[in-house]
Parts: sequence; structure tokens; C-alpha cells
Amino acid sequence: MENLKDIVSKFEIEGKVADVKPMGEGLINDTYKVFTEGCEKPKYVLQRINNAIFQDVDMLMDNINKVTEHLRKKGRYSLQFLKTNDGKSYYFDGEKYWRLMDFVPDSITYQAVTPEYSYIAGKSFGEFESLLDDLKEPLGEIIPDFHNIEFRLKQLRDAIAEDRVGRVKEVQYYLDEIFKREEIMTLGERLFREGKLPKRICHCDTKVNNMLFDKDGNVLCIIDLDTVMPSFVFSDYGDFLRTAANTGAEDDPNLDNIDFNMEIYNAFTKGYLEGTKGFLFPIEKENLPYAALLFPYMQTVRFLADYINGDTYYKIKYPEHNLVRTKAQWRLFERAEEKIIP
Ligand code: GN1
Ligand code: MG
Repeated sequence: MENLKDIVSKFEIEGKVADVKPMGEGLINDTYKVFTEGCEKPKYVLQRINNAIFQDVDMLMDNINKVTEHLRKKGRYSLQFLKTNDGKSYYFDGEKYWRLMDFVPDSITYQAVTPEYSYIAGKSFGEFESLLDDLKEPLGEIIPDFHNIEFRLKQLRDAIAEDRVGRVKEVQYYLDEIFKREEIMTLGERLFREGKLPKRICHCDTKVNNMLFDKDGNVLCIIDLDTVMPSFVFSDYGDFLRTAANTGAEDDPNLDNIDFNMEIYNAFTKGYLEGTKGFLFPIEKENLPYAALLFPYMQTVRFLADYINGDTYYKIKYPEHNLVRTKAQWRLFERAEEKIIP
């Protein structure tokens, strides 16, 4: 990994790079841990920014810097990015974009959490949103319409119309099931148009594995800040449950592993309502059950559209991966639908 070591050396690091090793399970960016000489633990995290998806890298880093500085001003721990030797927040090697941040020591990530941790996560997470509620500087909408389900359904329709790789016929069952629920699942966008539902600064990718916990289950900090932007609070509440309440994996090939865990749901909701006490509107609180359904639904739509498009967005490990993800998300949606009445 000689080349990666060179890239790290473009930043204002302490010490000399000893090793760079792959890290994490992200579907978008490539992430590495960086070891320096004389240190056993990783010292930095290097990331290649996927600029096919995040096309405005300046806006991206600007959003992240505003958020992390705001959190730090309030005495909260937040990700710390290093500047390059010429004072920039990312390094462009002529082809790819890179950034470097401090490795957060003694932190743990999970793919699944217990109800107890889920309660604490809900609480810390609600607090994270209230801390950002008074961020005065506007953030750019880094991916326009990111969690707009009407837009995601339109992308699915476009993919079907084009049927680039001839996959539509094999997924007809899922398409029918998805469009049957279109009216109910687009509620959020209608409430927004009617002026009843606000947008707030949200993280927009609150998967369990985007949170660093300490050994007592407290959320140390929330990572993967690329998608921080204005959205409905449903984004953060719903996406956490989509991963935390799933008893199986996001891409579980065995659908029998997948269920929607109501204990996690109840514990997280209790914590979240405590953490956001005093700033959520009644309409936001009343529609949290809808949000819990919306996210497995939206993720099914996104995985399926990518499958139909011939796998151009999400990294895949095998040819049917996006189809397996679609089926797994849909099973999660069905289980949630049986248990939650929006
Ligand atoms: C992507 O960055 P990562 O891999 O955690 C995606 C999310 C999806 C998620 C599905 C920018 O997140 O929106 O929910 O995969 N991020 C982007 O696992 O599209
Ligand atoms: Mg991630």
C-alpha cells in the first residue's frame, strides 16, 4: 500500500506512517486505518471520497466542518479532520479525493445493539439533533432529494422504463408490492408541501455502524457525516431502526433471519423522545411509526432501482447482491408493517 502511505503524507500528520489497512463496511467511500511508527493502535482514518456520488467535494467538507465545529463549541466530542500541508480539508491526487481524520480511540462499533444500548443511542441521538438545531449557517443539500421518497420512486420508475439490463421481469412481484403502498408511504412529502412538517439538520445515514460507542454503551460520536443536511427527523429515527431493529443483516440471504425487533423499537423510541424533549413538533412525534416503516421501504426502492440499473451506485460483492439486499429489506418492511400501525 505504498501509494496510500504517500497520500497520508500529504496531510499534516504527527510521526511517520507505518501501515495503512482497509477498514469498515461502507457501501460508498473506501476507508482505511493508518498506523504510525511506534504506535500499536491506529492513529488516523483515511478515506477516499466517492466523488461520483458527492460531486461537490468543497461543499461536502464545508458542511462537515460547520457541523463538527458547532458540536465542539458546545463541548461535544466530534470528528477531527486534518488539513493538508497546503491548508486544505481534502487532497486531490489528480484523479481521486482523499481526507484524513483522527482515529477515535477506545471506541466500538456494532452491527446490532441490545435494547439497553438502543435506549441510550436514542437519547444521545436525540440530543445530537437538538445540539444542531441552532446551527445558524445553512448547510448545502449535498445530495438533492436524498430522502425524498417521491423522488426515489421516480428513479425506480425511470429505471423500469429503461430496463437497461433486462432485470425488470424477474422483480415484478416487488415492484407491485412497492407501488401498492405508494400513497401511504409518501405522506411525509405531502405534509411538507402543506407546510406542516419542518426540515431540520439531520445526519441522514444513522445506521448502527455509523455510531461509535464507548464500553458502557454511550454514543461517543456519530461518524460518516457526508450526508448531514436538511431533512425530516424521520430520516435519522427511521434509518437507525432499519439497521438496529433488524434481527438479520442488511443483505441477509436467509430471509428467516430477518425480523423487526419491537424491544429495540420501543427502547430506541423512549430514548429518542427523551433526547428530543422540548423541540420536536407533535406532527413529528405522531409520525415516528410511519418513519419506522418508511426507511426499510425507501431502502428497498433504492436497492431495487440500482439492481435494475445494472448496479451503478452501491458497491456489490457478487452479481445478485442488490437483489439479495432488496429481498432482505422488503422482508424487514413486511415484518415492521405487521407490527407497527402508522
Ligand atoms: C450508504 O455510506 P454508507 O455505506 O453507510 C448510503 C445510505 C444507505 C446505505 C445502505 C450516500 O451508506 O443512504 O442507507 O448505504 N449512502 C449514500 O446501507 O447513498
Ligand atoms: Mg457508513
